[in-house]
Amino acid sequence: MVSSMSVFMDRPTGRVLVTGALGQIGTELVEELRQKYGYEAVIATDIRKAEGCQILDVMDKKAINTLVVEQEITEIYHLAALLSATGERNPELCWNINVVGLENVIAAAKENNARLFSPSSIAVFGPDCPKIAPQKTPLNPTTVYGKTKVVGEQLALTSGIDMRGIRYPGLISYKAPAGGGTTDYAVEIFHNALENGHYECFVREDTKLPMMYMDDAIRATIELMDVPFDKLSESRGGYNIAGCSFTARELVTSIQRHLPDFTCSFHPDIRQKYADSWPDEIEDTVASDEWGWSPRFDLDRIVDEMITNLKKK
Ligand code: NAD
Ligand code: AKB
Repeated sequence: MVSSMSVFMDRPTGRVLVTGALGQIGTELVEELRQKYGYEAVIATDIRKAEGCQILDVMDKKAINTLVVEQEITEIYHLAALLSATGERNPELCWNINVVGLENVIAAAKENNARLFSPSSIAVFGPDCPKIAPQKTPLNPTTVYGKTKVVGEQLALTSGIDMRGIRYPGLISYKAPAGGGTTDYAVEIFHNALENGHYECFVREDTKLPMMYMDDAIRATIELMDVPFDKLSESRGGYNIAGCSFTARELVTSIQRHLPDFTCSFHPDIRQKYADSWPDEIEDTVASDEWGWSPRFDLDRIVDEMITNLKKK
């Protein structure tokens, strides 16, 4: 029997579970984890069906528990959630999936002494946060989505298990579509630029938000999960990590380096309100000091990678 203290000291050695594995992050994280641990050691699950991924609804507490215990899961990446735009349209569902779903996963992690990664978001910050968000600041989000992420961070410190998280910025990737978030414009714009030469952006051109290329986000996630528990402080529920920050106009200008005829018009919708409630930039010295976080992709490099890879697709 593993003692409760050793849960926090030892590197887990069993199988790895990923929930919400078919989403924007899961698609790439599962690939990376299977490279690291071997195909069979990583169990990808989602509420949707796909090859190499089994069905698991995070609202089904019993099913999660059975899977975690029977498959001897010792590391969980819990990615199943609703994002901000979908969440604000369905606040009750957002609360249930993001908070009750997380509680179900925590219960299963506790049962098998598993280490748990549960993502937070820049959505934990509210309008009272400084434009450059510090690690420690009052968290007063205006969105239900943001509130669910604050609860997630608190649970990391109170649940009695080894649980960690990152306040991901808006993530930019080409392998899977962005799913129902406010920062989706920074992904959609590339597809529209290449397919139509034009994009109608749903935020103002001066909207500046923290963003990150998916490679950086996946590396950060795996690096954080590899750190011994005793090296992490109370920030472990949600570390600030910065990638790069840019306005929607700056993104257009960078894309025009590759596609000079590309045009973009700006028609803000309800998502502008969520974007306006989030900070412009992220201050990430705590993550750098505690586990060596450092980003590799700036705006132009992200754009170069996105255009090159989408053209190959
Ligand atoms: P996504 O929407 O692309 O994927 C979520 C996945 O969860 C989907 O495949 C969906 O089918 C699945 N899902 C939904 N309900 C489920 C349920 N009841 N049971 C099991 N699976 C279910 O989201 P993502 O972008 O991959 O985000 C993953 C996590 O990272 C979320 O917690 C999100 O809040 C966080 N995050 C993402 C970003 C980003 O820019 N992508 C930024 C900050 C935080
Ligand atoms: C969203 O826009 O909802 C996500 C996030 C920043 O959490 N990309």
